[in-house]
Amino acid sequence: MLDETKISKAIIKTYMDKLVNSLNIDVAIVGAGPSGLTAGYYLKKQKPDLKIALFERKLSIGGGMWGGGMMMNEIVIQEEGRKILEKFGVETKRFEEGYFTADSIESVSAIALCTVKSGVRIFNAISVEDTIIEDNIARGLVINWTSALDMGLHIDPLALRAAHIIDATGHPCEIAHLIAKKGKKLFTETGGITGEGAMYADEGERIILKNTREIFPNVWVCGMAANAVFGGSRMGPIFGGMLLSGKTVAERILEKN
Ligand code: 48F
Repeated sequence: MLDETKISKAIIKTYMDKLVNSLNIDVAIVGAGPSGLTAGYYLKKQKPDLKIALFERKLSIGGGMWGGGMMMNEIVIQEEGRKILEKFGVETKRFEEGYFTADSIESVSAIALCTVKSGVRIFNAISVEDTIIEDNIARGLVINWTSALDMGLHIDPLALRAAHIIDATGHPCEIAHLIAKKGKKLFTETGGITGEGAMYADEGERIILKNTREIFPNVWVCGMAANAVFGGSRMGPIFGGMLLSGKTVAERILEKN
């Protein structure tokens, strides 16, 4: 006879263990789009003992990748990004010289599975609403249930400490904005956020790796957030830059450690 209370207890205890074990970590990633997932995967692949948690506001992970272009669920990828996608086990098809396509559902599913299996703990339906900053150095994140925030409930958040934070929140570059809102200067020419440029796929994909870097002590940007902070162009449904940026931020964090 199944006992409903045992089912509840199993979920509550297992989840709470996972959360408590994520209160002091090496890397906290914000945003489970393609760049954030890829960053987590490569960090764990290079250094399996790292403690990494990824927080995603929505119930679903995958960010802007599910919808391909205008909800046509295919993505386009270039040669370099394709190599990463194939490492995740995704089948790609050559469309024309330099252009490959992949099923966006297969892509998100494969990237997410590899990332979870690598040992990155993903917490969905949790929003990052602030950072911990001590003496001008970021030390962690402030989190809350997305549903509580959506309902406008006056509920205090919880906090966790992380040696590194990755802003992988895509176009809104939310962590960069949170830091700037607190009057902190970012490592940009203006000390603030430039905002993303109009669509120019070639430029956006070229500049993104340069923009993938530390923007405040212990805070890194990758993916579309990197271009949004530094004024890089948007590029639409071509995803090589997102995967390469995720891989690059992992490498840069490991180089600094
Ligand atoms: O937007 P998203 O997919 O970011 P990305 O990895 O990839 C960008 C592409 O999808 C596409 C593009 C290039 O082809 O232009 O847009 O850079 O994923 C960002 C994720 O972050 C979550 C958000 O729900 C999304 O799933 N997110 C944003 N702000 C927060 C957050 C927050 N404050 N807390 C938690 N999650």
